[in-house]
Amino acid sequence: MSADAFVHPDEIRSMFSGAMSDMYRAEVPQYGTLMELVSDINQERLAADPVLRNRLVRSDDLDRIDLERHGAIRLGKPEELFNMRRLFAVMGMHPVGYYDLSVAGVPVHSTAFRPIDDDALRRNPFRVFTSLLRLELIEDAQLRTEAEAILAKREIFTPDALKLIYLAEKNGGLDRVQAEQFVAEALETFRWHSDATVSLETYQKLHDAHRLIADVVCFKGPHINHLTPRTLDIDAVQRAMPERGISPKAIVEGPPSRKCPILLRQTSFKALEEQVYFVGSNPKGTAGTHTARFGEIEQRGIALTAEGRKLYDTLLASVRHAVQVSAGGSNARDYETELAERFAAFPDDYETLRVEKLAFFRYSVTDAGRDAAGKVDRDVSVDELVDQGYLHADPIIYEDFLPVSAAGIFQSNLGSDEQKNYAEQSNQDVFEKCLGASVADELALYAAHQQASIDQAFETLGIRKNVA
Ligand code: OOG
Ligand code: NI
Repeated sequence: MSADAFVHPDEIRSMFSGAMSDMYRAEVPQYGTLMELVSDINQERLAADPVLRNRLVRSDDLDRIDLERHGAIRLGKPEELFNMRRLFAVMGMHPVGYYDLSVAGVPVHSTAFRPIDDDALRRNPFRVFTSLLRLELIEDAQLRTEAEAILAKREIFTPDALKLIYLAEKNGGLDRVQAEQFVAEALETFRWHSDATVSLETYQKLHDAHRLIADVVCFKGPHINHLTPRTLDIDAVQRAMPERGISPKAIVEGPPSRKCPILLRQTSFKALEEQVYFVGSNPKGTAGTHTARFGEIEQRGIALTAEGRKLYDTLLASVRHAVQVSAGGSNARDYETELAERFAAFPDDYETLRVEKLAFFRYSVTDAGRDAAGKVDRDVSVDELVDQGYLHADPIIYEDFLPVSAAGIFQSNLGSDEQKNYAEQSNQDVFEKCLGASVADELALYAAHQQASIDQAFETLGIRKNVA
Protein backbone atom coordinates (compact mmCIF):
# COMPACT_ATOMS: atom_id res chain seq x y z
CA MET A 1 0.00 0.00 0.00
CA SER A 2 1.31 3.45 -0.80
CA ALA A 3 1.98 5.91 2.02
CA ASP A 4 -0.62 8.27 0.52
CA ALA A 5 -3.40 5.92 1.43
CA PHE A 6 -2.44 6.10 5.10
CA VAL A 7 -4.13 8.49 7.47
CA HIS A 8 -1.47 10.71 9.05
CA PRO A 9 -0.76 9.80 12.71
CA ASP A 10 -1.53 13.43 13.66
CA GLU A 11 -4.99 13.01 12.22
CA ILE A 12 -5.54 9.71 14.04
CA ARG A 13 -4.52 11.49 17.25
CA SER A 14 -7.05 14.26 16.62
CA MET A 15 -9.76 11.71 15.90
CA PHE A 16 -8.86 9.87 19.08
CA SER A 17 -8.67 12.90 21.37
CA GLY A 18 -12.00 14.13 19.98
CA ALA A 19 -13.60 10.73 20.59
CA MET A 20 -12.12 10.58 24.08
CA SER A 21 -13.47 14.03 24.89
CA ASP A 22 -16.97 13.11 23.68
CA MET A 23 -16.89 9.94 25.74
CA TYR A 24 -15.72 11.76 28.87
CA ARG A 25 -18.29 14.53 28.44
CA ALA A 26 -21.02 11.89 28.31
CA GLU A 27 -19.62 10.00 31.33
CA VAL A 28 -18.65 12.96 33.56
CA PRO A 29 -21.12 15.86 33.15
CA GLN A 30 -18.97 18.31 35.13
CA TYR A 31 -16.31 17.97 32.44
CA GLY A 32 -18.64 19.68 29.95
CA THR A 33 -19.26 22.53 32.41
CA LEU A 34 -15.54 22.96 32.98
CA MET A 35 -14.81 23.00 29.23
CA GLU A 36 -17.35 25.80 28.76
CA LEU A 37 -15.90 27.81 31.62
CA VAL A 38 -12.36 27.44 30.28
CA SER A 39 -13.40 28.45 26.80
CA ASP A 40 -15.29 31.54 28.10
CA ILE A 41 -12.31 32.68 30.12
CA ASN A 42 -9.87 32.06 27.26
CA GLN A 43 -12.02 34.27 25.01
CA GLU A 44 -12.14 37.03 27.63
CA ARG A 45 -8.41 36.83 28.20
CA LEU A 46 -7.57 37.01 24.49
CA ALA A 47 -9.89 39.96 23.96
CA ALA A 48 -8.26 41.80 26.89
CA ASP A 49 -4.62 41.05 26.03
CA PRO A 50 -3.64 41.73 22.41
CA VAL A 51 0.05 41.16 23.16
CA LEU A 52 -0.69 37.63 24.34
CA ARG A 53 -2.96 37.10 21.34
CA ASN A 54 -0.26 38.19 18.89
CA ARG A 55 2.33 36.01 20.51
CA LEU A 56 0.03 32.99 20.29
CA VAL A 57 -0.73 33.75 16.64
CA ARG A 58 2.98 34.04 15.84
CA SER A 59 3.77 30.68 17.41
CA ASP A 60 0.67 29.06 15.83
CA ASP A 61 -0.55 28.32 19.31
CA LEU A 62 -3.90 30.04 19.09
CA ASP A 63 -5.65 27.38 17.06
CA ARG A 64 -4.51 24.51 19.21
CA ILE A 65 -5.72 25.93 22.52
CA ASP A 66 -9.33 24.86 22.22
CA LEU A 67 -8.29 21.36 21.16
CA GLU A 68 -5.65 21.05 23.76
CA ARG A 69 -5.99 18.61 26.62
CA HIS A 70 -4.21 15.86 28.46
CA GLY A 71 -5.47 12.73 30.13
CA ALA A 72 -4.06 10.24 32.60
CA ILE A 73 -4.19 6.48 33.03
CA ARG A 74 -2.66 4.01 35.47
CA LEU A 75 -1.53 0.59 34.30
CA GLY A 76 -1.03 -2.59 36.27
CA LYS A 77 1.57 -4.73 34.51
CA PRO A 78 4.56 -4.45 32.17
CA GLU A 79 2.82 -5.87 29.06
CA GLU A 80 0.15 -3.21 29.43
CA LEU A 81 2.76 -0.48 29.31
CA PHE A 82 4.52 -2.18 26.41
CA ASN A 83 1.34 -2.38 24.33
CA MET A 84 0.24 1.09 25.38
CA ARG A 85 3.46 2.44 23.87
CA ARG A 86 2.65 0.64 20.62
CA LEU A 87 -0.93 1.95 20.67
CA PHE A 88 0.12 5.56 21.19
CA ALA A 89 2.80 5.28 18.51
CA VAL A 90 0.03 4.69 15.93
CA MET A 91 -1.17 8.23 16.79
CA GLY A 92 2.29 9.81 16.78
CA MET A 93 2.60 9.89 20.58
CA HIS A 94 5.93 8.87 22.12
CA PRO A 95 7.17 8.48 25.70
CA VAL A 96 8.84 11.63 27.01
CA GLY A 97 10.33 11.94 30.47
CA TYR A 98 10.47 9.67 33.51
CA TYR A 99 8.58 10.60 36.67
CA ASP A 100 9.14 8.81 39.94
CA LEU A 101 6.07 9.33 42.08
CA SER A 102 7.16 6.94 44.82
CA VAL A 103 9.11 9.82 46.38
CA ALA A 104 5.76 11.48 46.94
CA GLY A 105 4.21 8.36 48.45
CA VAL A 106 2.43 7.18 45.32
CA PRO A 107 3.54 3.64 44.29
CA VAL A 108 3.92 4.30 40.56
CA HIS A 109 6.40 5.54 38.02
CA SER A 110 5.33 7.29 34.87
CA THR A 111 5.98 8.84 31.51
CA ALA A 112 4.01 11.15 29.23
CA PHE A 113 3.04 9.98 25.76
CA ARG A 114 2.93 13.01 23.50
CA PRO A 115 3.76 14.28 20.04
CA ILE A 116 7.36 15.40 19.78
CA ASP A 117 8.01 17.49 16.73
CA ASP A 118 6.87 21.06 16.33
CA ASP A 119 4.40 20.47 13.52
CA ALA A 120 2.79 17.57 15.31
CA LEU A 121 2.47 19.60 18.52
CA ARG A 122 0.91 22.43 16.59
CA ARG A 123 -1.67 20.16 14.97
CA ASN A 124 -2.77 18.57 18.20
CA PRO A 125 -0.67 18.37 21.37
CA PHE A 126 -2.80 15.66 23.02
CA ARG A 127 -0.84 13.91 25.77
CA VAL A 128 -1.49 11.12 28.22
CA PHE A 129 0.31 10.87 31.55
CA THR A 130 0.78 7.14 31.96
CA SER A 131 1.70 5.47 35.22
CA LEU A 132 2.73 1.91 35.93
CA LEU A 133 1.92 0.44 39.32
CA ARG A 134 4.96 -0.76 41.25
CA LEU A 135 3.67 -3.87 42.92
CA GLU A 136 7.05 -4.44 44.54
CA LEU A 137 6.17 -1.52 46.80
CA ILE A 138 3.29 -3.44 48.41
CA GLU A 139 4.77 -4.64 51.68
CA ASP A 140 2.39 -7.50 52.37
CA ALA A 141 3.76 -10.39 50.25
CA GLN A 142 0.47 -12.26 50.19
CA LEU A 143 -1.44 -9.22 49.02
CA ARG A 144 1.20 -8.57 46.38
CA THR A 145 0.82 -12.11 45.02
CA GLU A 146 -2.94 -11.74 45.03
CA ALA A 147 -2.76 -8.44 43.12
CA GLU A 148 -0.39 -9.99 40.61
CA ALA A 149 -2.71 -12.92 40.05
CA ILE A 150 -5.70 -10.63 39.48
CA LEU A 151 -3.78 -8.51 36.99
CA ALA A 152 -2.38 -11.56 35.19
CA LYS A 153 -5.91 -12.51 34.19
CA ARG A 154 -6.88 -9.26 32.53
CA GLU A 155 -6.43 -8.07 28.97
CA ILE A 156 -7.05 -4.35 28.63
CA PHE A 157 -6.90 -4.19 24.82
CA THR A 158 -9.55 -5.57 22.50
CA PRO A 159 -8.32 -8.25 20.05
CA ASP A 160 -9.06 -5.88 17.16
CA ALA A 161 -7.08 -3.04 18.74
CA LEU A 162 -4.07 -5.36 19.01
CA LYS A 163 -4.56 -6.54 15.44
CA LEU A 164 -4.70 -2.97 14.11
CA ILE A 165 -1.61 -1.95 16.09
CA TYR A 166 0.19 -4.89 14.53
CA LEU A 167 -1.01 -3.91 11.04
CA ALA A 168 0.08 -0.30 11.52
CA GLU A 169 3.54 -1.49 12.56
CA LYS A 170 3.80 -3.98 9.73
CA ASN A 171 2.52 -1.73 6.93
CA GLY A 172 3.76 1.60 8.26
CA GLY A 173 0.29 3.08 8.79
CA LEU A 174 -3.48 2.61 8.70
CA ASP A 175 -5.91 3.44 5.92
CA ARG A 176 -9.09 5.42 6.59
CA VAL A 177 -11.32 2.45 7.44
CA GLN A 178 -8.65 0.91 9.67
CA ALA A 179 -7.95 4.24 11.37
CA GLU A 180 -11.61 4.73 12.23
CA GLN A 181 -11.84 1.21 13.54
CA PHE A 182 -8.62 1.68 15.50
CA VAL A 183 -9.99 4.79 17.25
CA ALA A 184 -13.19 2.98 18.20
CA GLU A 185 -11.29 -0.07 19.49
CA ALA A 186 -8.67 1.96 21.35
CA LEU A 187 -11.40 3.94 23.09
CA GLU A 188 -12.66 0.71 24.70
CA THR A 189 -9.48 0.48 26.77
CA PHE A 190 -10.07 3.91 28.36
CA ARG A 191 -13.76 3.55 29.10
CA TRP A 192 -15.15 3.39 32.62
CA HIS A 193 -16.47 -0.04 33.66
CA SER A 194 -18.74 -0.18 36.65
CA ASP A 195 -18.22 -3.94 37.04
CA ALA A 196 -15.18 -4.62 39.20
CA THR A 197 -13.18 -7.79 38.61
CA VAL A 198 -12.92 -8.64 42.33
CA SER A 199 -15.07 -9.02 45.42
CA LEU A 200 -15.75 -6.11 47.73
CA GLU A 201 -13.55 -7.80 50.32
CA THR A 202 -10.55 -7.98 47.98
CA TYR A 203 -11.15 -4.39 46.90
CA GLN A 204 -11.09 -3.29 50.52
CA LYS A 205 -7.88 -5.12 51.29
CA LEU A 206 -6.13 -3.52 48.32
CA HIS A 207 -7.70 -0.20 49.14
CA ASP A 208 -6.27 -0.37 52.66
CA ALA A 209 -2.79 -0.97 51.23
CA HIS A 210 -3.23 2.14 49.03
CA ARG A 211 -6.33 3.53 47.34
CA LEU A 212 -4.43 3.79 44.12
CA ILE A 213 -3.60 0.08 44.15
CA ALA A 214 -7.31 -0.72 44.34
CA ASP A 215 -7.98 1.71 41.49
CA VAL A 216 -5.50 -0.06 39.24
CA VAL A 217 -5.99 -3.69 40.21
CA CYS A 218 -9.75 -4.11 40.64
CA PHE A 219 -11.07 -2.96 37.28
CA LYS A 220 -11.15 -4.26 33.73
CA GLY A 221 -9.04 -1.51 32.33
CA PRO A 222 -7.22 1.78 32.91
CA HIS A 223 -10.22 4.14 32.83
CA ILE A 224 -9.11 7.59 31.80
CA ASN A 225 -9.21 9.44 35.12
CA HIS A 226 -9.27 13.03 33.91
CA LEU A 227 -9.07 15.12 30.76
CA THR A 228 -7.55 18.52 31.28
CA PRO A 229 -8.19 21.57 29.12
CA ARG A 230 -5.62 24.35 28.88
CA THR A 231 -6.62 27.75 30.19
CA LEU A 232 -4.93 31.08 29.58
CA ASP A 233 -5.85 32.28 33.08
CA ILE A 234 -6.02 29.61 35.76
CA ASP A 235 -6.67 32.07 38.60
CA ALA A 236 -9.79 33.34 36.83
CA VAL A 237 -11.02 29.78 36.26
CA GLN A 238 -10.28 28.80 39.87
CA ARG A 239 -12.29 31.81 41.10
CA ALA A 240 -15.20 31.15 38.75
CA MET A 241 -15.52 27.39 39.39
CA PRO A 242 -17.83 27.67 42.42
CA GLU A 243 -20.26 29.89 40.45
CA ARG A 244 -20.74 26.95 38.11
CA GLY A 245 -21.15 24.43 40.89
CA ILE A 246 -17.62 23.02 40.85
CA SER A 247 -15.43 23.08 43.97
CA PRO A 248 -11.70 23.20 43.26
CA LYS A 249 -8.92 22.02 45.57
CA ALA A 250 -7.49 24.62 47.93
CA ILE A 251 -4.39 25.67 46.04
CA VAL A 252 -3.17 25.92 42.50
CA GLU A 253 -0.19 23.55 42.13
CA GLY A 254 3.06 24.76 40.63
CA PRO A 255 4.54 28.24 40.39
CA PRO A 256 2.64 31.34 41.54
CA SER A 257 0.71 33.68 39.29
CA ARG A 258 3.23 35.71 37.26
CA LYS A 259 3.45 38.14 34.36
CA CYS A 260 5.46 35.54 32.42
CA PRO A 261 4.01 32.10 33.24
CA ILE A 262 6.59 29.34 33.64
CA LEU A 263 6.16 25.56 33.36
CA LEU A 264 2.74 24.45 34.46
CA ARG A 265 0.07 25.49 36.95
CA GLN A 266 -2.75 23.10 37.71
CA THR A 267 -5.82 22.77 39.85
CA SER A 268 -8.41 20.03 40.10
CA PHE A 269 -11.81 19.21 41.51
CA LYS A 270 -12.52 16.15 43.57
CA ALA A 271 -13.34 12.79 42.14
CA LEU A 272 -16.91 11.66 41.90
CA GLU A 273 -18.22 8.74 43.91
CA GLU A 274 -19.13 6.19 41.32
CA GLN A 275 -21.38 3.19 41.63
CA VAL A 276 -19.48 -0.08 41.32
CA TYR A 277 -20.64 -3.69 41.29
CA PHE A 278 -18.19 -6.07 42.93
CA VAL A 279 -18.09 -9.78 42.25
CA GLY A 280 -20.52 -11.40 44.68
CA SER A 281 -23.10 -14.09 45.24
CA ASN A 282 -25.84 -11.92 43.81
CA PRO A 283 -25.70 -12.25 39.97
CA LYS A 284 -25.65 -8.48 39.54
CA GLY A 285 -22.81 -8.18 42.01
CA THR A 286 -22.41 -6.40 45.33
CA ALA A 287 -23.04 -2.68 45.05
CA GLY A 288 -20.39 -0.30 46.34
CA THR A 289 -18.61 2.86 45.32
CA HIS A 290 -15.19 3.97 44.12
CA THR A 291 -13.73 7.38 43.40
CA ALA A 292 -11.86 7.24 40.14
CA ARG A 293 -12.42 10.23 37.95
CA PHE A 294 -11.83 13.88 38.62
CA GLY A 295 -11.49 17.17 36.80
CA GLU A 296 -8.41 19.26 36.26
CA ILE A 297 -7.40 22.44 34.43
CA GLU A 298 -3.98 23.77 33.64
CA GLN A 299 -2.17 26.83 32.42
CA ARG A 300 1.04 26.28 30.52
CA GLY A 301 3.99 28.63 30.51
CA ILE A 302 7.50 28.75 29.14
CA ALA A 303 9.78 25.68 29.25
CA LEU A 304 12.76 26.15 31.56
CA THR A 305 16.36 25.17 30.90
CA ALA A 306 18.13 22.88 33.38
CA GLU A 307 19.31 25.98 35.20
CA GLY A 308 15.85 27.53 35.29
CA ARG A 309 14.40 24.27 36.50
CA LYS A 310 16.95 24.03 39.28
CA LEU A 311 15.94 27.47 40.49
CA TYR A 312 12.26 26.52 40.27
CA ASP A 313 12.79 23.28 42.23
CA THR A 314 14.81 25.02 44.92
CA LEU A 315 12.26 27.78 45.41
CA LEU A 316 9.30 25.40 45.42
CA ALA A 317 10.97 23.06 47.89
CA SER A 318 11.64 25.98 50.23
CA VAL A 319 7.98 27.01 50.09
CA ARG A 320 6.78 23.46 50.76
CA HIS A 321 9.21 23.21 53.61
CA ALA A 322 7.93 26.46 55.15
CA VAL A 323 4.18 25.84 54.74
CA GLN A 324 2.44 22.53 54.41
CA VAL A 325 -1.08 22.85 53.12
CA SER A 326 -3.50 20.76 55.12
CA ALA A 327 -6.06 18.60 53.33
CA GLY A 328 -8.84 21.04 54.24
CA GLY A 329 -6.80 23.91 52.82
CA SER A 330 -7.22 26.09 55.93
CA ASN A 331 -3.76 27.62 55.45
CA ALA A 332 -3.93 27.94 51.66
CA ARG A 333 -3.49 31.72 51.98
CA ASP A 334 -0.21 31.36 53.87
CA TYR A 335 1.01 29.01 51.19
CA GLU A 336 0.12 31.42 48.42
CA THR A 337 1.79 34.35 50.17
CA GLU A 338 4.92 32.33 50.84
CA LEU A 339 4.96 31.09 47.23
CA ALA A 340 4.65 34.60 45.80
CA GLU A 341 7.33 35.97 48.13
CA ARG A 342 9.89 33.26 47.48
CA PHE A 343 9.32 33.29 43.73
CA ALA A 344 10.17 37.00 43.63
CA ALA A 345 13.70 35.59 43.16
CA PHE A 346 12.68 34.16 39.77
CA PRO A 347 12.99 36.83 37.04
CA ASP A 348 9.57 37.72 35.65
CA ASP A 349 10.28 39.28 32.29
CA TYR A 350 11.01 37.36 29.12
CA GLU A 351 14.12 39.37 28.31
CA THR A 352 15.86 38.43 31.56
CA LEU A 353 14.71 34.82 31.32
CA ARG A 354 16.24 34.74 27.86
CA VAL A 355 19.57 36.44 28.42
CA GLU A 356 20.13 34.57 31.67
CA LYS A 357 19.34 31.33 29.81
CA LEU A 358 16.69 30.29 32.31
CA ALA A 359 14.11 29.43 29.64
CA PHE A 360 13.78 28.28 26.03
CA PHE A 361 12.75 30.55 23.15
CA ARG A 362 11.74 30.15 19.56
CA TYR A 363 13.36 32.74 17.31
CA SER A 364 11.85 34.13 14.14
CA VAL A 365 12.85 36.87 11.74
CA THR A 366 11.05 40.23 12.06
CA ASP A 367 9.98 42.39 9.09
CA ALA A 368 13.07 44.54 9.69
CA GLY A 369 15.17 41.38 9.62
CA ARG A 370 13.67 40.34 6.29
CA ASP A 371 14.53 43.77 4.86
CA ALA A 372 18.10 43.38 6.08
CA ALA A 373 18.50 39.81 4.78
CA GLY A 374 21.85 39.27 3.08
CA LYS A 375 23.30 42.43 4.64
CA VAL A 376 23.66 41.17 8.20
CA ASP A 377 27.12 40.83 9.74
CA ARG A 378 28.10 37.14 9.78
CA ASP A 379 29.57 37.25 13.28
CA VAL A 380 26.58 38.78 14.97
CA SER A 381 25.14 36.93 17.98
CA VAL A 382 21.53 35.93 18.60
CA ASP A 383 21.30 38.49 21.42
CA GLU A 384 22.55 41.26 19.14
CA LEU A 385 20.06 40.32 16.44
CA VAL A 386 17.25 40.56 18.98
CA ASP A 387 18.58 43.94 20.19
CA GLN A 388 18.78 45.18 16.61
CA GLY A 389 15.15 44.23 16.08
CA TYR A 390 15.91 41.54 13.50
CA LEU A 391 14.68 38.61 15.55
CA HIS A 392 11.58 37.97 17.66
CA ALA A 393 12.00 35.67 20.64
CA ASP A 394 8.83 33.89 21.70
CA PRO A 395 8.47 31.50 24.63
CA ILE A 396 8.57 27.77 23.89
CA ILE A 397 5.65 26.29 25.80
CA TYR A 398 6.30 23.57 28.39
CA GLU A 399 4.72 20.39 27.02
CA ASP A 400 5.44 18.09 29.97
CA PHE A 401 4.40 17.53 33.59
CA LEU A 402 5.70 18.32 37.06
CA PRO A 403 6.12 15.39 39.44
CA VAL A 404 5.45 17.44 42.57
CA SER A 405 2.22 18.81 41.09
CA ALA A 406 1.31 15.37 39.81
CA ALA A 407 1.78 14.01 43.32
CA GLY A 408 -0.36 16.86 44.70
CA ILE A 409 -3.10 16.02 42.22
CA PHE A 410 -2.87 12.31 43.01
CA GLN A 411 -3.06 13.04 46.72
CA SER A 412 -5.94 15.47 46.56
CA ASN A 413 -7.88 12.77 44.78
CA LEU A 414 -6.92 10.07 47.18
CA GLY A 415 -9.20 11.93 49.54
CA SER A 416 -7.01 12.57 52.52
CA ASP A 417 -3.44 13.40 53.32
CA GLU A 418 -2.61 9.78 52.58
CA GLN A 419 1.16 9.71 52.57
CA LYS A 420 3.32 6.65 52.47
CA ASN A 421 7.06 6.64 52.48
CA TYR A 422 8.50 4.09 50.12
CA ALA A 423 12.08 3.11 50.69
CA GLU A 424 12.54 1.85 47.15
CA GLN A 425 14.37 4.17 44.79
CA SER A 426 13.38 5.41 41.39
CA ASN A 427 14.06 2.92 38.70
CA GLN A 428 14.06 4.27 35.18
CA ASP A 429 15.84 1.18 33.82
CA VAL A 430 13.10 -1.16 34.96
CA PHE A 431 10.46 1.23 33.63
CA GLU A 432 12.12 1.37 30.22
CA LYS A 433 12.42 -2.41 30.10
CA CYS A 434 8.67 -2.71 30.71
CA LEU A 435 8.02 0.00 28.13
CA GLY A 436 10.25 -1.70 25.58
CA ALA A 437 11.89 1.61 24.68
CA SER A 438 13.71 4.47 26.30
CA VAL A 439 11.95 7.68 27.18
CA ALA A 440 13.01 10.88 25.42
CA ASP A 441 14.78 13.56 27.45
CA GLU A 442 12.47 16.58 27.47
CA LEU A 443 15.23 19.14 27.99
CA ALA A 444 17.04 17.87 24.92
CA LEU A 445 13.82 18.23 22.92
CA TYR A 446 13.33 21.88 23.94
CA ALA A 447 16.98 22.68 23.26
CA ALA A 448 16.67 21.13 19.80
CA HIS A 449 13.53 23.20 19.06
CA GLN A 450 15.30 26.38 20.08
CA GLN A 451 18.37 25.55 18.01
CA ALA A 452 16.31 24.62 14.95
CA SER A 453 14.55 28.01 15.12
CA ILE A 454 17.92 29.77 15.28
CA ASP A 455 19.25 27.81 12.31
CA GLN A 456 16.15 28.64 10.31
CA ALA A 457 16.28 32.33 11.21
CA PHE A 458 19.97 32.55 10.30
CA GLU A 459 19.23 31.01 6.96
CA THR A 460 16.48 33.58 6.29
CA LEU A 461 18.88 36.36 7.27
CA GLY A 462 21.46 34.97 4.89
CA ILE A 463 23.95 33.98 7.60
CA ARG A 464 24.17 30.24 7.32
CA LYS A 465 26.35 29.94 10.37
CA ASN A 466 25.68 26.42 11.43
CA VAL A 467 25.93 24.77 8.07
CA ALA A 468 29.12 22.82 7.59
C1 OOG B 1 -1.97 11.32 37.09
C2 OOG B 1 -1.70 12.63 37.72
C3 OOG B 1 -0.70 13.40 36.89
C4 OOG B 1 -0.87 15.74 35.95
O1 OOG B 1 -1.53 16.57 35.30
O2 OOG B 1 0.14 16.05 36.58
C5 OOG B 1 -1.33 14.36 35.94
C6 OOG B 1 -2.98 10.45 37.77
O3 OOG B 1 -3.66 10.88 38.72
O4 OOG B 1 -3.11 9.31 37.31
O5 OOG B 1 -2.20 14.07 35.19
NI1 NI C 1 -3.39 15.84 34.86
